[in-house]
Amino acid sequence: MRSQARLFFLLFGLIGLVKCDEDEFLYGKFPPGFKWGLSVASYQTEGAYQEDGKGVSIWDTFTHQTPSPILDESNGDIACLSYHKSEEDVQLLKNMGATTYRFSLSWARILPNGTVDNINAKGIEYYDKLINLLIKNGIEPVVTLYHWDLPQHLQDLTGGWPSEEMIPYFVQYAELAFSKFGDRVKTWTTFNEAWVVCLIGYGEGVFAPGIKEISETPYKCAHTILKAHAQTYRMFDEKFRPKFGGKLGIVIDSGWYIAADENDPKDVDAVERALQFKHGLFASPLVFGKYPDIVRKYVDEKSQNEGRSSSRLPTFDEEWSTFLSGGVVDFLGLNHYTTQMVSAKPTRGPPSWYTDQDLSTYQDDAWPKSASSWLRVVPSGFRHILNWIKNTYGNIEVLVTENGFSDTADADWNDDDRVNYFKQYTNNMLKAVTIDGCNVTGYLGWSLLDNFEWASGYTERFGVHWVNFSDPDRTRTPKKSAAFLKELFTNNGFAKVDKKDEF
Ligand code: GBH
Repeated sequence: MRSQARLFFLLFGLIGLVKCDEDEFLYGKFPPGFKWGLSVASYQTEGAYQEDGKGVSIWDTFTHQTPSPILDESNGDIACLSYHKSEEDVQLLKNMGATTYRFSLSWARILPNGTVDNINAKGIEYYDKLINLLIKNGIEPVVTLYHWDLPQHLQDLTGGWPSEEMIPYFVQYAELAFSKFGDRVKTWTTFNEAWVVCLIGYGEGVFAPGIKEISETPYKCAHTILKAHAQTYRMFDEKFRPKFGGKLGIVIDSGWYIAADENDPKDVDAVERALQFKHGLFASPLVFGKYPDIVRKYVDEKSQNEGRSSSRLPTFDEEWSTFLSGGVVDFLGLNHYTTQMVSAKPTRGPPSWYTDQDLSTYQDDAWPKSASSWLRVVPSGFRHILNWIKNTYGNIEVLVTENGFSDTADADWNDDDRVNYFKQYTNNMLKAVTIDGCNVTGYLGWSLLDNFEWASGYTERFGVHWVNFSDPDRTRTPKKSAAFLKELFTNNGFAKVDKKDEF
């Protein structure tokens, strides 16, 4: 009788959980040791673009063109002045109760020409100081080697990422970084969002270096980056892991995708295709040693129909396939912001990554907007993409390396929309971790500071600190979202409190 009652309540409870957990706010904690913090990137925050021997990067060149390709004709010459504000930035993190900070190294600040025959000691010093300050304050550094600011010299020398000549230059730079900072940095990522580098930088030309070669070049670029990552992983394994320990991953951006008509199997198939073209294109080779079958099939067939003698998607030869199939990532970094609707209606245009997939994407007008045209608020998408990653890659470790919301330049520090975004998105992450069992080990919000937002300049703000870009000192003011995240970080989740819940 007693056990029957227990069973009854258990079943009842489970049904309740499954039924309600989609919409209901979940109170609860993340696992002990869950990492919390904020992210930034070198070109977007450091400024000091030609101080202390820094070399020129492709973003310096790109933003200094006339006419300017940047919406407000701005650049990252000064940005947030973070090159001179390590103490202050670390203090802001400490005030928020952050345990982790993700930043990227400016390759050209360390190696002005990109090559290891000329090391800029001042560049090493800057990162040394930042890393030491973080550690002194109990904040773990998470370092990205490449967040888009390629030394201009290497672009000129090789043609950039579409060229495999880039591989040894990257591996040597990575080796230098590991040897200088690996005693203190235990979490490394190689590339931030190779999709953006290859499609927007070398395909559409809207980001540096501004190359418009949409059909084949982005796939070549992806191929090089994957090989450069893999060789870096092997070098890390052989030369540094035995000495320093630590983990090495890559950062992949992916939204979630929803079938336009969930009862139409064509649309449902298109969702999986979209995910494999966006996320699988980069993760699959590093986890399984090959491009996703569906990507291989579609690009090969299209290329053949175009009368080409070989596929626009390169192939890993046997040696590479064997090497990659052992797995060359310790974790996957995930940048997640938004969601798209997907229909099986092909996109029109010249042959490219966009048309190869035989689908089209759009956003629902009912979804709340941000200041960025591409970013609408769909919190449940976060839980879905985390589950898809879990199911696709055998519950691999995931570190959320970016997630955030933009408002406009004239918004103030009462950023209720951002508070709401963080609250809903992180609550969906809580469900993914505690209900669905997704192996997420930490969360880094984008961004610690308002910063230089690439082709949008300073017109969109993602920071939890408001930066006064008209003040030569670039003063920082915490927004409401900084206080919200502080509470989340220090509670390690959402505590059900009796006292008035401020958020
Ligand atoms: C992240 O990318 C970046 O890692 C980060 O540096 C950036 O600050 C953050 O987003 C906020 O934007 O309309 O052609 O200009 C997220 C994925 C891909 C979203 C590129 C914006 C703009 C394409 N991003 N996309 S375009």
